[in-house]
Amino acid sequence: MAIQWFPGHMHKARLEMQSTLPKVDVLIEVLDARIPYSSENPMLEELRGDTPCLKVLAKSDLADETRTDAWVEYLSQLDNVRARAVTTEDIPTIRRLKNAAARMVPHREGRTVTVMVAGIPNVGKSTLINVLAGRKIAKTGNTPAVTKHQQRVPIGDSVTLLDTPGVMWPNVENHHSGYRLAILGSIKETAMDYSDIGFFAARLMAKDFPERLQERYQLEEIPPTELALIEAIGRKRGCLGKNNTVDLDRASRILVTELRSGGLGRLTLETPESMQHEKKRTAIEVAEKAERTREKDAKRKKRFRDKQRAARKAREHGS
Ligand SMILES: Nc1nc2c(ncn2[C@@H]2O[C@H](COP(=O)(O)OP(=O)(O)OP(=O)(O)O)[C@@H](O)[C@H]2O)c(=O)[nH]1
Ligand SMILES: [Mg+2]
Repeated sequence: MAIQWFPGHMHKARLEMQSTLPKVDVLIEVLDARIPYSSENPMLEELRGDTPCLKVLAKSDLADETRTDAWVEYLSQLDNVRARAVTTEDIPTIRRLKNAAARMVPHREGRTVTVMVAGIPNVGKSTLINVLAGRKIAKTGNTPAVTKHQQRVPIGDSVTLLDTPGVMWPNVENHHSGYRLAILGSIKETAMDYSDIGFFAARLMAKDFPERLQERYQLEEIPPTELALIEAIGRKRGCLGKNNTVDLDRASRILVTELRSGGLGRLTLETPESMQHEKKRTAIEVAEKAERTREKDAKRKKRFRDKQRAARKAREHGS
C-alpha cells in the first residue's frame, strides 16, 4: 500500500528536529521491535549526520525473542550505532538506556547529555520518556500522532531528554512496509483502508504463521484465498450482514486489531535477511518508476514541441 501521510505538524516537527539536532549529543531512535526495518525513518538517518544513535526496539514483549536478538545484533554492527530491546514489562532495562546513551559520548562526562527521543508514530517514545523520568510527564496513547510538540524533560543533573512527535517520511516507497506499518498501528486510520490491510494481514499470516490463525480462530484448515480466510474469521466471530454474508470490513478489523495487540502471539514480521531482499527489490522498483516518469516527460515534451512546430508552420502558410 502506498502510504502518503505527512501532515503539517510532521513537517513542522521535522524542521524543529533539524534545528535542534546540532545541540543533541545522542539520538535515541525508537523502533517497533516487530518491524525494525519498516519502522526506521530514513529521514531521521539523513538528519542525524554524525550524531551517535541508540536504536531502541520497543514493545519487545509483542515480538519474537529470537528475531529480536538477531535484529539487536545486526543493528549494533552499524557505524556509530548501538541497539537495545525494551518493553514496559521490564522497567530496569529501560532505565539502563540512560547510561547506555551517556556511554556513547564519553567526552561529555561530567556535563549534561542531551538525548533526543525520536521515531515514527505510536512506537512508544513518550512511554519510554515517562519511565526514564520516573513520572508521567509526556502524554501517551494507543493511536498515532499523540505527541504534537517537542518537549524537554530534564532527568536529574546528568541527562535532558527531548520527546518529539512521531514523524513519517513523505513517501513510503516499499509498499510492503506501508502495509506492515498500517497493520501495527503507526498510520492514522484515515490514511488507510482496513479491508486492504486486512487482506495483506491474511495473506501474510496464512503464509508465515498458519498455525497461529488456526489456533486463534479455531479453523480446521487454512482457506485457499485471503478472501475465504477473512470470511472464515468473520463467520467465527459473527460478523454477518444482510443475507448471511460476511461483513469483510468488520472481519478485517478483527484480524488486524488482534494481530496488533498480540492476540495471535508474539510476532516479528521482518528479519535482517528478508529485508536485504526487499531493499533490493524496492530499489529496482524505484528505478523503474523513475524511468517511466522520464519516458512520460520526454513524450510530453515531444508532443509540446510538435504542436509548436505545427503552429509555426500554420502561421508561415497563412502569412
Ligand atoms: N505492549 C506494549 N505496549 C507499549 C509498550 N510501550 C508503549 N506501548 C503502548 O504503545 C502505545 C503508544 O505509546 P506512546 O508512548 O504514546 O507512543 P509515541 O511513540 O509517543 O506515539 P506518538 O506520540 O503518537 O508518536 C501506547 O498505548 C503504549 O501503552 C511496550 O513496551 N509494550
Ligand atoms: Mg508521543
